Amino acid sequence: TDITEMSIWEDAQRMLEKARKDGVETAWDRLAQQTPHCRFCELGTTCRNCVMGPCRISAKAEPGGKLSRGVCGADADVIVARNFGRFIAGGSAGHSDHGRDVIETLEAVVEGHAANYQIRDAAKLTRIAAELGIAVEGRAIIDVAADVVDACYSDFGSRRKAVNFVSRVPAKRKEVWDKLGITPRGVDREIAEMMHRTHMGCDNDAPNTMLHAARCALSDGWAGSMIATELCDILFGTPTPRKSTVNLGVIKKETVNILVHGHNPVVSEMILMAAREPEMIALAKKAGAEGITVAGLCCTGNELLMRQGIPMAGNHLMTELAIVTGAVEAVVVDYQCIMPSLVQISACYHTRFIDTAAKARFTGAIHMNFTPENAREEAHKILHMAIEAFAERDPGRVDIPVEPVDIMTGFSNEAILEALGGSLEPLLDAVKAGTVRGFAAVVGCNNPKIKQDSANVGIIKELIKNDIMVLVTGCVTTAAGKAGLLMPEGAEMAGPGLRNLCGALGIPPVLHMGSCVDNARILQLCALIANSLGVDISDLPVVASAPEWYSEKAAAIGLYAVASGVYTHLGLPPNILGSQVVTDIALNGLEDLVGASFVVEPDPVKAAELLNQRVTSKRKALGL
Ligand code: BF8
Ligand code: SF4
Repeated sequence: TDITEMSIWEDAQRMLEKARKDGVETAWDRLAQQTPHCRFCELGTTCRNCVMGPCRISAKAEPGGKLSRGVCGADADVIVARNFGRFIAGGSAGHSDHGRDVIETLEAVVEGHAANYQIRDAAKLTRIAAELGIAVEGRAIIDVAADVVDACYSDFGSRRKAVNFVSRVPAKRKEVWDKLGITPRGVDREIAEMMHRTHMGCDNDAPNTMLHAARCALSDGWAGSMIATELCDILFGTPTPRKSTVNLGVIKKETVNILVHGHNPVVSEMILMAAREPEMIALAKKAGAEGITVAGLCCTGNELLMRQGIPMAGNHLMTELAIVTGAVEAVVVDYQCIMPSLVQISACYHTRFIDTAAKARFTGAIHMNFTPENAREEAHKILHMAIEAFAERDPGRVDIPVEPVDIMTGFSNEAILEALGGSLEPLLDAVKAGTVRGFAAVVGCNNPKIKQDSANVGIIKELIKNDIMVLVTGCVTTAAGKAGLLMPEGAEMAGPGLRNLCGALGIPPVLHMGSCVDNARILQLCALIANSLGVDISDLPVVASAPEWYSEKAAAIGLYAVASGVYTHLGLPPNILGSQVVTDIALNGLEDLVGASFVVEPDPVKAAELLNQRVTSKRKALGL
């Protein structure tokens, strides 16, 4: 493939050329080898859930005809729904198990054996505790934290009532969920139930499986992810607006470069803390470097960008290419979205590839078993390794292709409220006046099937032109940043209303709200707005889009957004098209059930237009 068709970015294109020269294989190369994909799998009509199979349903099969049912008798609808259900369960498990790891870290702090972590935002802890119905008056903060830990743990497991943060959900939305029986209970319960339902001979009614998929996703959005976000703010500080930089240019020729990759800031925060210690910097200088750069990849990068302002090296499809610069001493990973190919690519250079989680090990990696107890020690060891690697760097193989671009980050809901003077009113007034016509959350990944970031950036530009304020998380953040959309000056690309508002507030037209678990911030913001207007989330001029998504987690996010009432665009479909019933539920049926649905559209301009129309119709229905 022509390199200019693979990514819209100069840094990516330059590194793709270098990768070819250096003999490094990338995701794009492997995609070409895998294409065409298995048609049955693409349509979702393969089943491997038991060993009477594996079975596959022919797309051409007549009902009741040859290859229309698996050995057990399951038809295409049942098989597609089951596969989709497990896909959603996988995504919900990823976010939520990450959330559980954060609870464990707070618990270790409470119990006094994680001296290197602390409660950095005690005010938020108190606020959350009060929200959870925990007594706070006159109590020691550590005792309050202990109760918050217990309350959060109780959101996992076999509970029969709703997860805690359903308290945030607008009353009308709760009614919708109760009526359908999809109010989320325990996170683990919903995930386990999905595994149970999709065992041979259980839930053999596609619409029923789809409803549980929604419930499972809701337990992620309103519990697993929400807990991850809120507790990370308590442990590491609630983000406030700050400046940083983005693209491969943040990797510096002169410094020891450490990339943190994965999702859980419990690891990356420690790496950063160690890298900022004077003794470490002195050590790096002794090795001939000017200092130490810790830069982010993917979501753990977003976490540190939001709270600490570290520079962002890149998103999903930049992870391999970052190493190809030849200037990365160490890649430190925790879990999720880490291509196993990074081990081989690291080995082509002097790069140390270090995994840190017992549950996410990579063959060929250096393994460090990070725990809340030993985190600082392990971080120091990693710093030593990186500094040592600096001596092995081959300057002849270093190519850092571009200069970094400036970005603004740190727009937590708390920060947004503060910027508005403590109340949502000014923002709601702007919406009522039509200055801001609505909001769009543009989130998710890269996928080598789509020219990297072409859709992510394309959709955002169209939306802001139409005075729709955009909120970004996850890998879309880097895309927006590189395009200059995360700076107040980016408002020049916006329509007149949004441009004026951004000018008045000194904010960008696209607000960075964090990592993928931080989509929970957007859920909460939607709930706050809906509650203050006394309407349902589905009544708001709010839409969502995952233009270049690839993961189970992104599908879970999409589904909890829809089930929460947000019309959601996907740039490519999940593997469900082999079932008319399932496809029809996703694109239409959900609208009647939960007041929102998915829409699939590969073309960014057309997609933005569909989202824009939705905003218009919601405004009209509200009398705006
Ligand atoms: O959780 S946006 S590629 S890094 S899945 Fe992964 Fe997608 Fe990036 Fe973060 Ni989210
Ligand atoms: Fe085949 Fe049914 Fe077994 Fe699936 S569960 S592999 S469709 S027999």
